[in-house]
Amino acid sequence: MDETERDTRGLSLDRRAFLRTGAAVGALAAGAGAARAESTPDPLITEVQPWAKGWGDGVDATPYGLPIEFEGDVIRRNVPWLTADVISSINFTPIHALEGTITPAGCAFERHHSGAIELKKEDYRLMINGLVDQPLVFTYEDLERFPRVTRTYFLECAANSGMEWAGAQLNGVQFTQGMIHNMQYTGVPLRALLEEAGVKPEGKWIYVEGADASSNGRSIPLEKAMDDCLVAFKANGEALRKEHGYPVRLCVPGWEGNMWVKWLRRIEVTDQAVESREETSKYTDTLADGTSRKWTWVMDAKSVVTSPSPQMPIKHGPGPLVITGLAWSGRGAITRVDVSIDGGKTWAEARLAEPGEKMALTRFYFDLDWQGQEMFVQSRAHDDTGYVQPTKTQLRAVRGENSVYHNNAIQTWWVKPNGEAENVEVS
Ligand SMILES: Nc1nc2c(c(=O)[nH]1)N[C@H]1C(S)=C(S)[C@@H](COP(=O)(O)O)O[C@H]1N2
Ligand SMILES: [Mo]
Repeated sequence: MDETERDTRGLSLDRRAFLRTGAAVGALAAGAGAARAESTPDPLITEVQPWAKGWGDGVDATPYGLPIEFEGDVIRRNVPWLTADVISSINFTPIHALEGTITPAGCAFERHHSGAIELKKEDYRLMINGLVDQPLVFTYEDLERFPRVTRTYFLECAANSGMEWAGAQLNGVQFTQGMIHNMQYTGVPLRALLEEAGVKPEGKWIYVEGADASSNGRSIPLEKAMDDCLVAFKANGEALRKEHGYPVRLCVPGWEGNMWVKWLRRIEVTDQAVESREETSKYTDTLADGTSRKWTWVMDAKSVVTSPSPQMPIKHGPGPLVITGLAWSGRGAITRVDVSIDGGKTWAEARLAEPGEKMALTRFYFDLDWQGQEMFVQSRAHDDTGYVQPTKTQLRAVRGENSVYHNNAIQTWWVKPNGEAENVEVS
């Protein structure tokens, strides 16, 4: 075998040597596995298995596929005690078990105030009224005739990590950071529709409503509406799912999730924010001195290690370990992520899977030769505005502990020598 040849496991020789080293300190890696195969034959290698003896499913078995049953635990989950019922509630994306950056729609978290409604494309209407030259009503087909764009954005609920303000509480990254999804949206720039109606000079805000009973009315400054908001009708290449606002939702890149109105039905151009009719004030943060932080729409840079984490314990022993996670910023692109395994005393730069994209999730990797010691694993995001993700202590010094929203602090996982991980805080 020459140096470039690969063995049956597809590992390069260099890598195999690396894994053997791991085996020497106790891991059942390739080296140890090979030794075992020599003494006790592995039936998975030596015997013809049942799946190789008959036919598989025909192509008509599953016209629209779901994940294989063995992946059945990679699902959205809710926390029953968080809300009184499942209608006005939240579930969480299983970010611990996902890879890459795109969230599959079927397990992307949902949050609604009066349930996910069923609205047909034929019954869909979008009205633009208020301070415009010409009030307009668009059908779904009308929207399809405007020049469209495709962009990837994250949506994070302002309440993501909200339960963690006072202390480490929920034991799983799905629950502590999982009120987020990241999809590739296709739609019409909101600007094009507003220009079609003609915004009057007095128009400074838009008030946006959904077709559901809650309507989720929100005011958005006209500047943002004209900048990068999207009236989206596709996500990840297919129609929006019912729970994400089928047939049309608003995307407000980088801004808190509650402004991304689903089942979008009306946009009123106004001269000021419509506070009396909306819940703008709901998403404020109460500071230690009792004052409020208001209109904090942009989601600050944040990151988290998704594996290892409480739901993703290390199942192999010491040796090669892939630490991975997600980073994002509502202000721009992620430029760098640091990882610490000693609770923030020392940091090393992680590898970005792809260069950070503006207002979209970025995947990072940190490849470690783990000695089997306990670790306090953290990640820290940097964005292209120069902003660095704060520690919990730094964030509390500014915001106190009465807040619910906008917790973008550094997360710590205590990884024990047996590979299990726990949500903890380090001072
Ligand atoms: N019409 C409507 N839009 C809505 C909501 C709603 O209840 N009704 N919830 C908002 C909130 S608080 C969030 S965080 C996001 C959640 O989007 P998702 O369900 O796609 O995750 O939708 C927002 N848009
Ligand atoms: Mo939200």
